[in-house]
Amino acid sequence: MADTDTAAKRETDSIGTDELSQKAKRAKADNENGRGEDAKESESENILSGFKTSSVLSDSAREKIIFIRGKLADQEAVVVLEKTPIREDSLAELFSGSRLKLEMRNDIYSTYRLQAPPHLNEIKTTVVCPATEKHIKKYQRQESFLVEETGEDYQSITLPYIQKQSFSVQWVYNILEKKAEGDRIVYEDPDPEVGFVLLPDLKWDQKQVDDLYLIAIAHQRDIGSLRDLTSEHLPLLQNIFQKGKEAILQHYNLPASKLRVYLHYQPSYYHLHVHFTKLGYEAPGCGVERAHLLSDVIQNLQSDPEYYKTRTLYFPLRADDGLLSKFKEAGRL
Ligand code: M7G
Repeated sequence: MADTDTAAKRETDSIGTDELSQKAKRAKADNENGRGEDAKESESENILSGFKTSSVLSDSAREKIIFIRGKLADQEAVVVLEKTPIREDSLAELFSGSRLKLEMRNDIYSTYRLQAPPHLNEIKTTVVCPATEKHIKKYQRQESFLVEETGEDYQSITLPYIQKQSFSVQWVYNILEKKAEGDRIVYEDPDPEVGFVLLPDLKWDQKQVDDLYLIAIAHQRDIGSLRDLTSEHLPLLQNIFQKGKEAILQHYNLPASKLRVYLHYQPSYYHLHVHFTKLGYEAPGCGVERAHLLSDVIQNLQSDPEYYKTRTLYFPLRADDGLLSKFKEAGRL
């Protein structure tokens, strides 16, 4: 779930916006010429015209995001609608090309409703279809509880549960095998041991670097989470850290000192991946109860090769998460 303060805490750093704005301009030109990727998008059929809303799973007026459960051609679906930040490079067009309706005027104060041109008023839309019960739970607003997991708890409670219950990682394999999102890859090291693919996260629309969010997905397929990491994975982790930072500097002109690089524990998807987000952007799940800085992970493994096998780890679980019930049944909560 998105953090509540996200929008308020977005920094107004414009590093890298030039390149992004160039990209946006190119996309716009392609659109106008009726070709290119965005043109393809604009021609795509509106699959949501038949979407039937069942319920609002959660929403946030501050973050301007809503998670909706519904049916799409008789299949369960989750649709996420999110208003995107206003881009600095669109201001001139926003001011000159919009209609303005006065709401009230008082002394030196006045408020208006500004009707922007449609292409400056887009809503980022994510569709999960068919959505499983687990997806619906993931997006439903719920109370969370902090769980304390020892190395033994992991073996006896968590591991058996995640082996049966976790989300499919088919989308990850599609990326690694270039069956999906191939045109979005920012950087790849193809080495089977230490290699990875770096690409924009599903949550990032790439329109501005203020909310930059990329993920690095390891080519190795047998590392599920932090718990599987030992010192033998240090070359892989160091490679992701180093080359990921370099690629982001090159592509987005954002230095390492502006990045928050971390792993989630628990993740939603048990295939090693690293989150790269812009410092100052409160990405969902970047809080201390879930995010582990990659630099700390590397140092911990350097001082103790078995650190993540033996340490007690803490993480939040939602009220109706099956794993929480398992911890309760084992008397660990
Ligand atoms: P996580 O820590 O396993 O789970 O991170 P979380 O979603 O609870 O944070 C997985 C990351 O992969 C998240 O940041 C997702 O937004 C992102 N992600 C998920 N899917 C299904 C996709 C996808 O299909 N493509 C891309 N590019 N990113 C995805």
